[in-house]
Amino acid sequence: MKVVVLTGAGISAESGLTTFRDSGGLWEGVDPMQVATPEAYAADPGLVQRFYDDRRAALSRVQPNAAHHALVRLEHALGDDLLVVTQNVDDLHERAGSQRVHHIHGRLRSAWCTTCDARHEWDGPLADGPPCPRCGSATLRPDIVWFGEIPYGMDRVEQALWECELFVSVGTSGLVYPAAAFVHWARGATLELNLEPSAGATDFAESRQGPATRLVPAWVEELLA
Ligand code: BV8
Repeated sequence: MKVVVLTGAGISAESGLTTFRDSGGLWEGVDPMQVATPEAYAADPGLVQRFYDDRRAALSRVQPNAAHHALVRLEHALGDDLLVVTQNVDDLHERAGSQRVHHIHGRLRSAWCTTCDARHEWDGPLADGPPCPRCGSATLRPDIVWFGEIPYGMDRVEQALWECELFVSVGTSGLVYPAAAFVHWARGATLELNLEPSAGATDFAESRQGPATRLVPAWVEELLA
């Protein structure tokens, strides 16, 4: 059975990473939605770099939770028939052991050189303008898809949604497109697992409310029974 699981900030909440909208929506008094844009980066690159430097540094202080580990169990059972599509820029799916993860909004631990277009695995800060390992230019930006930019690999996602028998959305408010539209692109059955009904809850055949660390393991056990 082909399954696509979309995850959002809610799956990482119980690991201690604040979500976009539940954290009182502010980072150092700034609305993240105002920082995650190319315009903000052009206007104040230092502010935007520090926003991502802080979040990249926070990764080393958090661990995957039971929801991430349940999706690894599911991947062991389904293999290539499972694709995890995540809006999250953290690395918790990978650190739990998931192999097939597609980051449509990019990754905190990747730096993108706007001079030579190279991408590099990156753990440290970028605000101090380190040289690109390939071309030496001090033009590394976060490899993150900002509002107004094109999400990564949408053709692969569309194909997977069209082919899947089951689409499950975990921990997302359903406010950001095109991810919020995936439920409409999915050919098969649809299920939402979220702390509270998302903006698109009524578009799902079934919507369950509760914390991801309870709902996701229970759903995986049910599917594999
Ligand atoms: C694009 C990287 C064209 C940054 C992010 C007007 C109308 C409609 C659309 C638009 C519009 N104006 C502009 C647009 C398009 C725009 C958009 O959707 N804007 C919205 C705000 C209206 N989208 C874009 O610009 C995208 N690009 O459209 O290009 C295109 C389209 C199709 C094909 C080709 C080209 C680019 C969007 C990407 C922006 N970058 N992330 C960063 O991370 O810093 S999005 C950002 O929001 C995060 O990635 C986050 O993942 C994402 C969505 O948020 P959620 O993950 O849902 O998190 P949130 O906090 O909102 O919700 C958490 C949920 O978890 C809640 O429901 C909560 O109840 C639940 N929860 C909490 N705790 C738990 C839990 N659930 C379970 N257990 C728990 N314990």
